[in-house]
Amino acid sequence: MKRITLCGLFITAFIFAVAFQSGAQQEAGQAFEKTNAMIPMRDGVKLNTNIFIPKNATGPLPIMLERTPYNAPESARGWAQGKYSALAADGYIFVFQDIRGRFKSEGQFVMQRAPVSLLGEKNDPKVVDEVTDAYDTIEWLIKNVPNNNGRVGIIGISYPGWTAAMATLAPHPALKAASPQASPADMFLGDDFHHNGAFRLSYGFEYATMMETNKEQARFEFDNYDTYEWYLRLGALSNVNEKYLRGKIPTWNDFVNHPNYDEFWRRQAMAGYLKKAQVPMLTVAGWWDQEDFYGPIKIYRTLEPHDQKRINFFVAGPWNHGGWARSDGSSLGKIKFDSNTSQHYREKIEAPWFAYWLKDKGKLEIAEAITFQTGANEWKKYDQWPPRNITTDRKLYFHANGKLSFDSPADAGLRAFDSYVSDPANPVPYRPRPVEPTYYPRGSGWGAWLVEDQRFAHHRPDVLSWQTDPLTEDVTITGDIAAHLFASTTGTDSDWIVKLIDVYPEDYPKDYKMGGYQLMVANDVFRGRFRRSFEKPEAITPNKVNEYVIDLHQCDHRFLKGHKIMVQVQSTWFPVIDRNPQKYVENIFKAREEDYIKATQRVFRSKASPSHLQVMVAK
Ligand code: PG9
Repeated sequence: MKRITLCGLFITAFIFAVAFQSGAQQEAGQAFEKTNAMIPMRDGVKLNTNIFIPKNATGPLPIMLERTPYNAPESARGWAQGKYSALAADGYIFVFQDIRGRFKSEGQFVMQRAPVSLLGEKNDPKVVDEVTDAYDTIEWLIKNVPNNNGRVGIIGISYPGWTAAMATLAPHPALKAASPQASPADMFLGDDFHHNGAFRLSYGFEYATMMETNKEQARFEFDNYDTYEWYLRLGALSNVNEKYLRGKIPTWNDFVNHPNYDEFWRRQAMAGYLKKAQVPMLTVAGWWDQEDFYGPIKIYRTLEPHDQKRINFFVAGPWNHGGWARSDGSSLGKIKFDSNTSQHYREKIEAPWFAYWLKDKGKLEIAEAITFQTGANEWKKYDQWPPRNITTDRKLYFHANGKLSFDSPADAGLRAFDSYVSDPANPVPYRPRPVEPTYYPRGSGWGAWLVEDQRFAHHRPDVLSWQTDPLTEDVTITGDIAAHLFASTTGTDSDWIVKLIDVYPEDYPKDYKMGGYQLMVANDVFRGRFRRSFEKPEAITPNKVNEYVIDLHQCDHRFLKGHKIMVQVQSTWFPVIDRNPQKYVENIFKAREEDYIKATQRVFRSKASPSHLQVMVAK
């Protein structure tokens, strides 16, 4: 544990502060009267709460609550000029609270604490979770904060987005609107810690140590700048506890003890508790969210069939994790969006939406789903999401010689496949090296890795690619994307990573340095052992062709005329995903060095085994 040192500032708060520092901040800070309260919860634990009341308020105001594990801000510097500037201009009492066990709050922190109060033990004052803590906080706030109008909104990004969503599961009657933004919904199937059962090694390790070394933020001290090398040297995952954590990080131990989708993961996954929206919901996602993209889609989609009252809203824009709050949103990495998309979201979507529910201000002129269509770089409004009424389901098939097309394959031959050797000793980096630590204070490529030019991987012998001819007209993919991969391996377990890519023309006059750029617009990994069940993994029969259906989630992207559509397939994505040993072992966290073996992979493109991407194409 010596290797972990204190990191004084919570990373996100730090980024907000840096991004929005200006002289005007002083004024923003002075516009609020700050008070602090230790608010008692039903079990007697007190939660540290900072309350900011606008000094110029002329009448009662609604309360905007954020519940965070990342240190409730002590001043309005940062958020009042930054992520909440449009809301602050409208007038709210802002309340920030440290959740249980974090920073100045009492009690015990539990990572993604399961909502036990919903499991039938409601009236026991000792049964506490983020649902009850939100309820008790709101009860206290409306009774004790002067000049509030009796209405509360809850908001937050990522972990605080998850606490916002949790508050809606058994909401206090004063909770009138909630915006869970980039909230995880299931840590085994699609968010921070695993994707389709494949373990997110670098994120899982670095986040767990950051959160559970002490009550504040800690940072693991790597002795390599390039963590690709560090994780490779680490070897088998059993070395993590043996050499570094020594069983002291509860979340790491949970990873080790729950390698499958068991009761532990199901009990904490919020998706299982979502039914009908009980308060108006504005769920927000970033197309290139490197942490929680599955969650927002899952939340919106699970609530939608029960939404007779039409209070379930969805927004997706061209952002990384929380990007709509941290920048003007005019670009991400090298990709430009031709307008300030974050500012648009904050001023034209978020602020009017809350003002309608909490202040009776204006009419609700916001569409059910608003997305920023990348490629076209235009905002779109839809009355359903995904918009089935304006799209057709189509299949993009893999063909010989690296071709991709909407025509189905005619080849009936047994040799209609492409092949590569996947070697766990030489895994494909998920982004160009050096891979700096995830939350590296001196700057990290983590935040923009999903928009990196995929040419760094394109010509590796263990990455396969298929691409269309240059498009003769625009092709817009809007909505769900699923890969159907017909594949075999000589191993007994295997990962399959599929990436949907927009290839820019070689001659790109709009920005000549972007010629030939390979921009990933959808992707994910699937761990082969889970092809039949996430609960009960099974070995793969060597050399048998299996169909893997891989959810690549969604996009709203226009592939412009002259661009090409590309698909890449590979079996390692390191170190964001741990290496699959490629030999079936019961628990990969306990695999031994010798279990990691090379495997020959085949991806089929024949009439009988037609690998393809299922996409929704705008009519
Ligand atoms: N992605 C972070 C997280 C959320 C919830 C659980 C674990 C990690 C975050 O940015 O808050």
